[in-house]
Amino acid sequence: MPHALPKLPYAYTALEPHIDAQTMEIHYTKHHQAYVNNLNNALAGTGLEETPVAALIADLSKVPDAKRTAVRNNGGGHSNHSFFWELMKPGGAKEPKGDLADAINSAFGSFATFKEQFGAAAVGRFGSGWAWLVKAGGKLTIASTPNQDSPLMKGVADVVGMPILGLDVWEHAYYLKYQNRRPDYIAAWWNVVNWDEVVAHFKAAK
Ligand code: MN3
Repeated sequence: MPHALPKLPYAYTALEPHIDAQTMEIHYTKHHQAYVNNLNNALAGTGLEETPVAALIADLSKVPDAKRTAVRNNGGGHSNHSFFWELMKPGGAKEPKGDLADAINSAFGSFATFKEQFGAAAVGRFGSGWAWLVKAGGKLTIASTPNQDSPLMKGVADVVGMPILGLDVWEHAYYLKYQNRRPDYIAAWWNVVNWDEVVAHFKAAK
């Protein structure tokens, strides 16, 4: 079965005023759809059409040379955005709980310090890319990737592991509402993070 756009778990207006409806609609129906279409086009005839996207991008050496860059960019884009939509929710828990809260405190000192360091990685990513909280080698690490690279990509990402939280800092994610003010977008985004989903990723990465 070719890759397909996953269902968005809320309405385009649901994350207002932090993420505006027009940005959500364009981001999902145009940008994410384009990654899906381009991925399916790149995979056609390779025998890799049925490979789940996480496995596909984890080992890009299995992708034919001529298709590798397209799969890295568009498979990464599909995987990253599918992950990202589920990380947001209107009115979700404001902070992590339980083992994840303990692990964040242990790795970064406090939740507030974690947010500062994650925000700095997101602001500091030059051009387009993502900031991540990654479980790698049994510990939590903040990382960032350029373009649509993912911590799942072995041999590509600086920090390879299971993403727990990710933030899209491409201008298409915020420009309509925030223009050049990426720090304002990041500050607003914390209001819509779905910490229950982040906790689920943390547990699954054990
Ligand atoms: Mn995006």
